[in-house]
Formats: sequence, structure tokens, C-alpha cells
Amino acid sequence: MHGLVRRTSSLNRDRIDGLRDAAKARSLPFELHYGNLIDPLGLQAVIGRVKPSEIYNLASESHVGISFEEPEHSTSVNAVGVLRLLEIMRLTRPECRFYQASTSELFGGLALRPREASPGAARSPECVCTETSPFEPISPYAIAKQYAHAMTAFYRRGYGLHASNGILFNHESPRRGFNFVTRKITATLARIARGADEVLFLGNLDSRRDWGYAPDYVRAMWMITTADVADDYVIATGETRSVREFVERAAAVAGFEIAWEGAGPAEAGYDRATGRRLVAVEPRFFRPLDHSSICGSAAKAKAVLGWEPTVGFGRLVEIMMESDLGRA
Ligand code: F7E
Repeated sequence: MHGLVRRTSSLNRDRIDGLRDAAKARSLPFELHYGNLIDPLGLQAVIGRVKPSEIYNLASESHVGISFEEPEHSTSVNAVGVLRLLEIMRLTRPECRFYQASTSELFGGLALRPREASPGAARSPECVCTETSPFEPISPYAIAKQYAHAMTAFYRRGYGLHASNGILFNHESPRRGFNFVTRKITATLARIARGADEVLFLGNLDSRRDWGYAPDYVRAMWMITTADVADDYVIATGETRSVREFVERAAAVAGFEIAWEGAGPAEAGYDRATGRRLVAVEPRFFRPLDHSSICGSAAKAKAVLGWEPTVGFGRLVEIMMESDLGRA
């Protein structure tokens, strides 16, 4: 097992620390190499040295919100970086299998189209996306990922490489970075419960996502890459929940019951028992463009690969919240 890591002035590898021991326990080699998707010569050198049989490209400027601030960097890494990898593979290691971390963000704009509400529905029906749904990216992140998605499919069709896209909806775990909304919620509420923080500041509370459990999705990546035939697959749970619901569930695990008051930027969440303000809305966490109601159908992954998620929304929130309460 080999990993590519970016050089940083301080080490930030705590999330992969366990991998070395896991590899050792299975008598597998484990080696990290410095590399960067914006440095093709470095990539070529590593691929030449390691001679991989499978490449999983999860490297990305992966924060959608930050991609609005750094659109060119996002494009260089998320779009052209993938072309660099594919071209090196084609020229030097065509027998290698390739997995591209594609994304549900490709469908973002579909959620902004007006849709017919079903009679009696409290809100518009969700847009259920499949492998044949049209792409409508609405962020620099997603526009770059669309290029990478198309290139991966092109190297498969045009050059016969075993190259697949996993169109993954949001996948979360205690290893999620702190500036993604799920982990921000669980880590901050855990600190609040332990008296080490006061208020959780969030953007759009009514934004909805199809949230699954990352280990289930990593299993899907492996199933996609080791399948006889390379192809593209949507990986999702099929249901959406709002940021607000995530907060309520996580707060309940930490022993709080949230009562919402106010509206828009003045809305806040209070602990029903003490009246203390625990959640507040902060306009800077809103994005110039965002979507809020797409979910995915993983029917093809189920039919062809036998993949299904094993952890639902409630258990996912518990796993993350319990982990952060333990850390705090
Ligand atoms: O935002 C809203 C925010 O940053 C989720 C990446 O892995 O999944 C992820 O992208 C929602 C958005 O993830 C805050 O506006 C409210 O509507 O956790 P997120 P994401 O943008 O969905 C996809 C599939 C990927 O491919 C990406 O790489 O939550 N939200 N308040 C907030 N979001 C953040 N980050 N922080 C807030 O305070």
C-alpha cells in the first residue's frame, strides 16, 4: 500500500496513522511518498518507482465553499491534475486500474430548477440522481470535477484503460475535516458539552444533503475498481436530511434539546433546559450558489456490484458525535 502526501510545514497525518499498523498486521507494505497533482514530473517518478496495480485518486481541493475563493487552484488540482495522472498511466502503466473520486456536486444545479410539488407535500420533491442524470455543476469545485469525470470516461473509452468514476454523495465519519459541516457540528457541540466552547456558528441550516458513512463508500470504491469491467457508479443512501436535522440529532447525543427561534440570519438554537444559545447563523458561511435537495440512487451499484450502505443517518450522527465527545 502506497500513499501520496503533500508536503506541509507541520505534519497533519493523524487521520492515516492507523493505516501503518493495519498494513503491518496484514503483512502488507506501507509507504508514503511526497507528491502533488500539480507536479507531473513528481507524479511520474512515484508511479515509475511504485508500479501500482490500482490508483485511487482522492486528491482534491475538496471544500466546495473554498473553491469559490481559489478557483484556479481548484481547477489545476481537481481537473488538470487528473489528466496528468491519466496521461502518465496511459504512457507508462496502462495495465493499472484507476478510480476517480467524482462527486454528486456535478448534479448541483438540478436542484435549483423549479419542480412540481406533489400534492400535500411540505416541500418540493427531491431530485433523485442516477448515472444518466444531466450534469449541472454550480461551483468552481464541481466544474473542475466535471472535467475530471469526462477525462476518466474518455481514457476508458478512447484508450481502453480500466478507469472508473465513483459519483459519491457526501460521505462522513469521525475522520472528516473540521471545516465540513457534519464534523464542524459534532466537534463543536462536543466541545460545548465539555465546557470548552460556547456557540456553534453555521451557514444555511435548511441546506439538505444525502449523507452516508465513509467506510461504506470506501468499500464501494474498492468494488468499483476491482470489478471486471470499468464503469461509472452513483454511490448514495437515497435520502436527504437538513443541516438543521443533523444539529438536532447530534445535540441530542450530547444531551441537549434544541429549540429554534427567529428566522434567517437572526435564527438561533437554544438549549431547551437552560435557555442557553448553542447555535447561531453566520452569513459568511453561506455560499454564492448552493443546492439543497438532491439525493442519489445507487440502484446500478446494487445490481452490478452488490453494494449497499450499512449505516443510516441516525447511526452516522451517533458514531461521529460519540467519537468527538470522547476526544473532547
Ligand atoms: O457542506 C451547508 C453548506 O461543506 C454541506 C465535499 O466532500 O460533499 C462535500 O461537499 C452543506 C452545504 O459539504 C455550514 O452550505 C451550512 O450546503 O459539509 P459541506 P459539501 O459542500 O456538500 C461533496 C459530495 C463533495 O464532493 C465535496 O468534496 O452544509 N453548511 N453551514 C455549511 N457547510 C460548511 N462547510 N460549514 C458551515 O458552517
